[in-house]
Amino acid sequence: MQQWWKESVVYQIWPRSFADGNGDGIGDLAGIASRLDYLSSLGVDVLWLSPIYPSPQDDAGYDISDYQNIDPTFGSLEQFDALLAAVHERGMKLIMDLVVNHTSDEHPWFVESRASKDNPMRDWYWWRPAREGMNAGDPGAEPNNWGSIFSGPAWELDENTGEYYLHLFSRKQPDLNWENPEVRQAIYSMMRWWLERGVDGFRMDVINFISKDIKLPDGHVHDGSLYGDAMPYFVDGPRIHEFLQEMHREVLAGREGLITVGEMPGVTVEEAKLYTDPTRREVDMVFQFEHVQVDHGETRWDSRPLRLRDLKAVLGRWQAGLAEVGWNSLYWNNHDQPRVVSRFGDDGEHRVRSAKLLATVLHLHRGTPYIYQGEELGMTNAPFASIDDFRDIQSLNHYAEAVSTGVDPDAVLAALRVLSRDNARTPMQWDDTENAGFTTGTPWIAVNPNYKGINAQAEIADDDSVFHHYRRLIELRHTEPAVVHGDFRMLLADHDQVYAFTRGYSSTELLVLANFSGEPAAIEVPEADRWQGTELILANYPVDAAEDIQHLALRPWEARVYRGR
Ligand code: TEU
Ligand code: CA
Repeated sequence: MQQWWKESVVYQIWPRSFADGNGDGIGDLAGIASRLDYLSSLGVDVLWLSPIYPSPQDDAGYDISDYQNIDPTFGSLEQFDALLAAVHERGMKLIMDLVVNHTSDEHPWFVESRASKDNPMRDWYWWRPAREGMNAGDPGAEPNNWGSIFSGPAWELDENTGEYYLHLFSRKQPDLNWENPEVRQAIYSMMRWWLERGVDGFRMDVINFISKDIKLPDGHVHDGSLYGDAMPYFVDGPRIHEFLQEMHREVLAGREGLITVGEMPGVTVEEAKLYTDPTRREVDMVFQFEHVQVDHGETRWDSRPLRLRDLKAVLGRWQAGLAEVGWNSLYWNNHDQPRVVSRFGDDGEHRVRSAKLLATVLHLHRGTPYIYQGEELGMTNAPFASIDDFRDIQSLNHYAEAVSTGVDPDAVLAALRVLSRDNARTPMQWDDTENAGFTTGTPWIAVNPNYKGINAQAEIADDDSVFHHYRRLIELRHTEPAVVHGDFRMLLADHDQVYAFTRGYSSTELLVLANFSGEPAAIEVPEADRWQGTELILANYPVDAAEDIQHLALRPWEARVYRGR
């Protein structure tokens, strides 16, 4: 079985904020095309494009109104074909974002579905009458108590027919009913259409949400929550494996060279094994969330300081769980997460070192690494001053709901500054000219003012930059089989400051040591005599080769990779 994607690094482009080709302030395909040489100099293998389809942009394109076209804001199908060819010419691949848990409410399928109760497409979505004994529109008359992931109830009343439709995300993102075989066939045929156009696979948005418990029962209301917890009724639901196997048969089987990744909030290690066991023919890898929740408190909006031991425990458990069967994605960032150097590193004095450390630790794990645009520059969270600076629907809805229930607006803002998805969505910082070289117009969201110092042009020119460190890590994955195939052994699991592990493959062994703090960290290197005098293949400080590594004092945010046999 061909598993080229184990040796690959994926780069995620969030088109709206990557590069603007026509000066309207919004990134587009022309902009991406103009930056392909940059991506190929970084050395990445696969580009993943967040949605570029026609969309009302209620959720920045994750609300799709036409699956088989390009939104004019981003370009045209002709431009897309040219871009795909240019990606392939450079030896890279390109995968599309597949968003099929829901459509836009402006998608023709939903327009039909809502037209009348007896419309042939009525059953393509989840329609339900008001709760037994209540009148549609009364407070609490929703069919069940589920809350939307973007605040408010998960049900919207459609006045036209007096029934409610389910939307796990915004009210402009009605959930598709995968129980209906016509829905599934329509999706498979759309997927084949993209593959026949030449795309190399799919990143599948919340794909483990598509099979719901058809009884749609009320969820448990946790303390302090306004709605019931619906996760148990749609995460890894009853028919999910059947649906993914069917999709594989109908769309993917018999085609060579593809990559599929299932974005799966709430997935467990045990389920992930089933999703990614190659003999089961579902998806190539999962994209799980546990390690980006270790600093969450009761809710996703309440953040607490990282405890390194928790992070090691989570990532270590995933490494062990998928050691024999299955495959994971490795990521710190995407378009939904705050910037990792601000989150788990130090975006002040130690920005460059901590960004390199985070990259080193992640890329030396077993799995396929993902780089989110700007991460390779060590881009940071943004200094949002007021709620008017935010654009993301999840952040804006949360602000409105929290403030309306009496929470202090400044406290809500403080939480948004730390965890809002808009931190990831400020424009890519290309150079030190106006608007960071992202656009000649007015950017749709403000550029981070730190672009004068943090930008691609400056980092390309500096051999010691975060950019070149990422480039070296990608090269290492391409040349060192232990990075791809090596087994993973966690060391010093209880250490509060140091993340340490080995990767062993055939006669090679790699040792990774990383001090996740701004203080020196003293460690006893396990089996130090085996490592003394071995080759230091990557570091973020100069190291004296004669240093005694048995009793090591790692400097602030120091990371080292040794290669022994
Ligand atoms: O995200 C899945 C998801 O559950 C997110 O809501 C994520 O958990 C959250 O943003 C973190 O608080 C995917 C997409 O990546 C996201 O951009 C979309 O908004 C969402 O699905 C709906 O399509
Ligand atoms: Ca544009």
